[in-house]
Amino acid sequence: MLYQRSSALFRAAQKVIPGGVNSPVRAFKAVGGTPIFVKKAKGAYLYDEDGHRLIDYISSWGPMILGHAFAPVIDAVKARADLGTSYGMPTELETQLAELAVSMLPNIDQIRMVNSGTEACMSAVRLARGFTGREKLIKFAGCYHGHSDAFLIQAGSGAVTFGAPSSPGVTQGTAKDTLLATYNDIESVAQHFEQHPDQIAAIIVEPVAGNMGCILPKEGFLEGLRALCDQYGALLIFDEVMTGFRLAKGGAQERLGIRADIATFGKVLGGGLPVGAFAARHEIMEHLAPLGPVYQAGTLSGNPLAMAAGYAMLEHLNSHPEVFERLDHKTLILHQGMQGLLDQKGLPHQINRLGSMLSLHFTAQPVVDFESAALGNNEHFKTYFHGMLDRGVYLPPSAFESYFLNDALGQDDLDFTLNAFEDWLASI
Ligand code: HOZ
Repeated sequence: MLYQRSSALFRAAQKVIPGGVNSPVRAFKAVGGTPIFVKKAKGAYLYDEDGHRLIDYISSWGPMILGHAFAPVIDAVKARADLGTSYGMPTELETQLAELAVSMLPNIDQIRMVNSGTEACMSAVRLARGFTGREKLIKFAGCYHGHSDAFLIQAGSGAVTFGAPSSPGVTQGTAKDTLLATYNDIESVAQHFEQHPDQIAAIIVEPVAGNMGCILPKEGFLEGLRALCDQYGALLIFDEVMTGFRLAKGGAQERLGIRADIATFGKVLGGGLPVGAFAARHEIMEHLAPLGPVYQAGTLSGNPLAMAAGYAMLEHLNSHPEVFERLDHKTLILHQGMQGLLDQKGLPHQINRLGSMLSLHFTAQPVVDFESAALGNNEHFKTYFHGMLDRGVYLPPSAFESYFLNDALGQDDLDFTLNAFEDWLASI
């Protein structure tokens, strides 16, 4: 396919935006080539500036669960925009969305809206520190919780691609409070608690990891984290920016049946507009300003356009729980189809899937943590990414990301994707 206009737009962007993008993964550094500039999106499709229609498997990294430009969300935003776009004052809509979210989420009494997943995770950790009076945090190699300093220690997602999983600019003082553990290895977590029994405020974890590809928690892993937190008086933070309102109405807490102390959410809650949130029981949330001393604030927090979009989205998910089953089924079809074709071809691979999250790694070994994810053959991944793109399918442009399916995908789109995959496999 030709990408003349995307190339020209990228050249122009690079003059005024570092690397030509406002978020590094978009620069295609992991796969090479020119980033695709999007003109519009509708349903399961992206339409790029060069006139191609692409089947979208990233769904804006999660939030487009119901497909792009979902009519109730668009209508809600349009109607609300006429009433003003930001006030820096409370609105009834914020309470309505909070009530709806709290009713859908297990183990949650209250929720605070922010503007991004980064902000949500950063604030959740501050709250955990304020609540416990402790400073240290456990995170897992390859997990990504946004770009706040404390999380850029062996981070996943774009941080891996750009060779800076531990970013310059993060002070040693900050780094020393972030203790690193291995995903799916409970012993690596227990050791930290043994060494610092009274100092660990929280564990933060993606209950299903989505930033080193998709990695499922092994049986007992999350239960083990829960037990260690209970034993040592630390809080368990589930980063549900990807899993929230996607794996089930109540996110991973509901789907996997594990109780977190604080849960963080992201773009889903704004129907694709910039929203994040963190939520917990009363006793934890009351430490937050203006009730308590842990400070957190923002003019655009609870922004009326974002709240209107989020309400329309959640309302639909809440009243149509069959969406989750349908999404699981579509993802299973994709999984089984790809698996069959890869087996026929004899290409070493692993497909990880839970609900509507999935990833393909070109390695013979099970992918259970960052180390095993990093063993994947990236040359194969690049060829695969571009092979699928040339055939009209847009995949995450890095092996260290998850696919996110959306409910607008039809059987014909899945068939098209599997045909494209078969064609690509035949070409290598
Ligand atoms: N960090 C996001 C994926 N895990 C990508 C954000 C973006 O480029 O939009």
